[in-house]
Amino acid sequence: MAVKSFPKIDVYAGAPEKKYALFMLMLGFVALMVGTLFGPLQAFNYGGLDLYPFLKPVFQNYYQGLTLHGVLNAIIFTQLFGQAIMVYLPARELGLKPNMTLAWVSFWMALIGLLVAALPLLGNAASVLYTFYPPLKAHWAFYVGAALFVLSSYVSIYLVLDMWSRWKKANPGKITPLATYMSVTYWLMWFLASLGLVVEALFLIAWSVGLVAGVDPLLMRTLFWYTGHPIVYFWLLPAYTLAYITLPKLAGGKLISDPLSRLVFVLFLIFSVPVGFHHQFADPGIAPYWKMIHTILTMFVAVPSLITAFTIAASLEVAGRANGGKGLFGWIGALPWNNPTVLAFLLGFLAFIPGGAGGMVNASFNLNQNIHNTVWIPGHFHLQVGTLVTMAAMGTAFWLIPHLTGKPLVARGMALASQWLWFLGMFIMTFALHWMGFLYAVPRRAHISGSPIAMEAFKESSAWMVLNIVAGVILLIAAILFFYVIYATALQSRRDPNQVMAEVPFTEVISKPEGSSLALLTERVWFWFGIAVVLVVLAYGPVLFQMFTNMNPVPGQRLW
Ligand code: HEM
Ligand SMILES: [Cu+2]
Repeated sequence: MAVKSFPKIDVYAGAPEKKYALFMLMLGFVALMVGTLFGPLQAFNYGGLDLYPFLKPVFQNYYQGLTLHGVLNAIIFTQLFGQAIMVYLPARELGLKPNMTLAWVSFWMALIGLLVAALPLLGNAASVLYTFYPPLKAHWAFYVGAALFVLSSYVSIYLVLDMWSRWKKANPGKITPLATYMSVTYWLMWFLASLGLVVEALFLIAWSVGLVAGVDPLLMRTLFWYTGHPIVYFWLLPAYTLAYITLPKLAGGKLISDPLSRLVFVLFLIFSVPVGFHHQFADPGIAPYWKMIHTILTMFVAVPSLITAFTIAASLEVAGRANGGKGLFGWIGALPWNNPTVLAFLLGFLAFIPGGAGGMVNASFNLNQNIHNTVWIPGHFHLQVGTLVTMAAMGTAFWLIPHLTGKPLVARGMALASQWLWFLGMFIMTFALHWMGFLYAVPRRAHISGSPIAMEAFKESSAWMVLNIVAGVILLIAAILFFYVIYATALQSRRDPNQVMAEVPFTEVISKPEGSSLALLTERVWFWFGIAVVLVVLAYGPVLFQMFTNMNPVPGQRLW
């Protein structure tokens, strides 16, 4: 490819939102890279191998590494990916520019917030894990930086609502295009869901700077989980959006139903938020019937994921048959497994199935007692956020970085290998963690490899422990391959004019929204948002009222 002869292409001319999306995306991947590097150390920990002594004096202890891992991967990377994808896709779909000044404001807020929170993290002054439960108390800069980072997402909410209302004015009576519909409901869900974190941050900031002497741990935990459960849908929905609107096309097929896809997003808007007590089954101070109500509502949120499984599988079947696949399962083999993006999604969804089944155990009042605070829990969520969400992002990067920069993907074979290895490593690790948690009650968030007594206690699980070491090595190799591919792609000097012009691979649909009464019903977004608010008030109002009027503030502690 003699593309060096076209050095003067301005890829961002006429599409400044490309640069914004690229910066958000790359910042997210830098966070993921730093956060992920601690992952193998944690896997080795559960294999009885302690490498933390070798990290001194840079990193002080296991809990500092675990905090960096959780915060960078689960809070920073996921939000930045959402801010890149769920602003860029509607902009391209509607052919509108987001307000670019505000788009850059959101980028700088995120970056500055990230840096302000990173300083105490790196200085071991905020090793409070990504749940930052009081009475553990971090340096104030951690809370302030995290708050600024989260608030940058409010700018993204505005960017999308603004584009949507401009489009609506120009197209009265028309049904919102699908990717935009998904973005609008996603951001509204996040607005409602993030309020818990915002209120909690006000308390924590006041506490950390000494304005108040204490905070109530139960109230803080409740506010945390008010956001903490829906945040998993905040992570998941960009992956679903990409699976609906790009995967069928990339696989060579079509999306089977547009209206059904809208239904999924409206159900997430309604049912995501009022479910947080399923993380607090073991917390005292919340009456069991409230926990029961949240359990039932939790089961409702499984519905949109089941519809997604059906819709995506059916769309992939259309693709496989269009590619010549025959028979009951022949279409699976006919999918383009050699396309790194398609591969990443296929493997991610495969891992998602046992992940979802395990989630039903977590959400069951009584079964939960058996796995509470054991390594079953990280075993479970690495099948979802560590696998599907992360692999959707990695897979998307393989077309999106070339699309945004005009630079062709390098080392395609390595890209494919990275996804197979990531899948294999996660599968082995999560399998081991599930069994260690379920059968031997090995606790999560425990530096067991640094404690001979703990290692003695868990000796019977040594066969499973070995698997963690194997998985840690595989995942480390996968991560190195993946990050090599994306940085080598983004930093090379070659540009390909065809890539510069390439469009977002928006899929065609078989069952269209025009004339569908379901599509018309879901189009009343503000009505559904109102229903979501009412449900939240009913499910949380009385309990929060009681907690706010009976606070038991405690002073902070620093255990590390
Ligand atoms: C190389 C890949 C990875 C490996 C080997 C790995 C391994 C682990 C292990 C063993 C734990 C449990 C630690 C403990 O409870 O003491 C853990 C925790 C965690 N991981 Fe990963 N992980 C990886 C990637 C990811 C990714 C991509 C994400 C999210 C995008 C993620 C999110 C989390 C979160 C949120 C926790 C919980 C932290 C806490 O309990 O405070 N991990 N990881
Ligand atoms: Cu949950």
